[in-house]
Amino acid sequence: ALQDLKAEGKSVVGTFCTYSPKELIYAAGAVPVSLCASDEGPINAAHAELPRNLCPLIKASYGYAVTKKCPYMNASDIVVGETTCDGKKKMYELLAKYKEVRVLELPNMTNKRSLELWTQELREFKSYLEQRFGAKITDEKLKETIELFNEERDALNELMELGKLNPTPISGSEMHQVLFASDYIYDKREKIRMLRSYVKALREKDMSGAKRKKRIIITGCPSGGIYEKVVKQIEELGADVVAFENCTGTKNFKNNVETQGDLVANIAERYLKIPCSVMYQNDARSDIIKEFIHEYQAHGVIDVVLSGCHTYAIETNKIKEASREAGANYMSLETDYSKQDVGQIRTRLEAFIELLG
Ligand code: BJ8
Repeated sequence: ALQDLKAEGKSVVGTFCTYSPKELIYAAGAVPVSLCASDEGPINAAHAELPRNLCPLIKASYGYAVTKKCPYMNASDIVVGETTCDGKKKMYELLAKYKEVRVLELPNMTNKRSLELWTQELREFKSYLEQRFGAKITDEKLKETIELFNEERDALNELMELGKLNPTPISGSEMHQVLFASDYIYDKREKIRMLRSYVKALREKDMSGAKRKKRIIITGCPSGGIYEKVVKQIEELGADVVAFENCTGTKNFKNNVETQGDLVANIAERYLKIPCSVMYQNDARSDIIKEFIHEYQAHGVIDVVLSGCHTYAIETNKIKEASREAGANYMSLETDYSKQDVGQIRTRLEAFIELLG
């Protein structure tokens, strides 16, 4: 599908983070694609330049630039990054050898001054996109795009909210697969239509006789690369994953962009609300965890930390506290993209699920 779009003359913009303001890219007539790698295959190729103890997501993503084996990376005309964690920031410097890279200065805080800086950064990014792709991002075009993305976020929220049903008509691994794969459907209207008819069918599914299981929320680092050994194993052990508080899940689609007034400022405001651990005093994440434990009637929270991700590792105590306050058990799980710890993780998951009663 991406090749067809390229053949039609569309430009492709590779992104690495949920903070990438996709509405601006789309309104410039380009297609945003995610380049966050989720498999260990290309990691070795990155080791010549990146330290071994760096987060696997960064190494694998960079490895794909080196090996040129990722069709999405290969198709990208430019790559957009943000100043999030140190590892990503420094990786973008190296990536510039392979791709035109534009790094947006994302502030480290979420206060008024940070919002002003971020808004200004997005105004400059808008001009850069206009120039780079010879496009004019009119207010009308931007509003239309924002409305489309808001609808897409609503549809994704509706999908995740199926997890609030008890018993839930969708398994966590199905939900994860749909959330992950739907990111690669480029016809947004078609994607919204597909998601809505899928959700409707699941809401109408006959669940009488279905067993109620122990319910778990996954939080922490993006889960694309650890889905098999965490999400699937949880289900094999008889529990359900009912929600994803991460960038595969709710961080990607919680909060819409206001469609009245200064549209670029509205986009900046929506994206700065993403509760990522890279932010100083990221209290919003604890609040969401507490809210989710009640709304999804969760018995447990599993906080996934990719090895080498300091910001999520440091937040584990805070999330543990929030989980316990809201009445759920908590476990933090540090892992990477390798298969070496599959057995060890299974043992820990088994013990945790047993603890849920
Ligand atoms: S908004 S979670 S996509 S920064 S796991 S590379 S933080 S060392 S992926 Fe992330 Fe944006 Fe935040 Fe989401 Fe660094 Fe941590 Fe690795 Fe990470």
